[in-house]
Amino acid sequence: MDILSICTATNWGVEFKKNEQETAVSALESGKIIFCPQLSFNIDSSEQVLFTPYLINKKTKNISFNLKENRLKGIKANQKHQKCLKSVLARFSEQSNRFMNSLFFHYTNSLNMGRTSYRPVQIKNRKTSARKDDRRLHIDAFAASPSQGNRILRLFSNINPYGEPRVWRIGDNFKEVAQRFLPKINKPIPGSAKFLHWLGITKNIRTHYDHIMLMLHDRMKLDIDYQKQVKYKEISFPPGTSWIVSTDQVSHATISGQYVLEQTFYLPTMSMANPEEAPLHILENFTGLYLI
Ligand SMILES: O=C(O)CCC(=O)C(=O)O
Ligand SMILES: [Fe+2]
Repeated sequence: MDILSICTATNWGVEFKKNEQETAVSALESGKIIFCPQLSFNIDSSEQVLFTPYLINKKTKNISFNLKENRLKGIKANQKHQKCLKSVLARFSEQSNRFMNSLFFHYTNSLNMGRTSYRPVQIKNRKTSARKDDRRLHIDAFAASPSQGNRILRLFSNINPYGEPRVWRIGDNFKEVAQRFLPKINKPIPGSAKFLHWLGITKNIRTHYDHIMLMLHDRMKLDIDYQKQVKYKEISFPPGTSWIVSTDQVSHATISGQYVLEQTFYLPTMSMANPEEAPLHILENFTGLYLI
């Protein structure tokens, strides 16, 4: 299977034809990456100060931004840099939102915006724990923010000013991942979801689905033999390009690159054109249980 589905959009305000919208939805839902080789996010000359890796707080991987609250997390820059970054991220967030709603017309009124992030650290030699190491193949599941069965869609834009691509690897499809790792995953401890929420460790209840997704994420990353043996395809996303992926379904790893913007969206599984392709339904079929 070809992993990429090419979208020829050249700007963020583009209007799509019906057949382009249908192609995009079915490609995304079947686990392809929507690659937009001509969709670049513009950084003004006054905003070039953002190309410094030292903006970030050492403990975090990314600087995240909450558009509604106009708040940054994970940053240690001065007020001037913060103001500049906020305006770049707000612009990126709004443009991505407009673009996604136009391309994924099928999801109108169903896409919910999550965090926006800026990724100024070089991935190649970043030091992190195995669980946080995105250089290992994984599917996305957020420990503190259970998606409760909603899909995770992410739009990335490489803004690297030095010509450096973002290099990804794409591994097994979701069914293969589930087949391999699901038998090793125990049920959650009764009462644990409520306890984690009560402690403030999770923002809402970690459903059985979230438990499995998080365990899949961890088991994949921690299995060194799997990481060595699994077949993958490598893809390079040059600067000035953007791409959209359902990262809860597509196993991915980021090998190298620096300076990328990302916007997260959540989508109810029932708003999909083919909900049976969702991780939720695949896992429910495998386990024979209702998971949310
Ligand atoms: O920054 C990237 O290229 C993607 C990293 C990743 O896997 C993630 O944020 O979940
Ligand atoms: Fe990821």
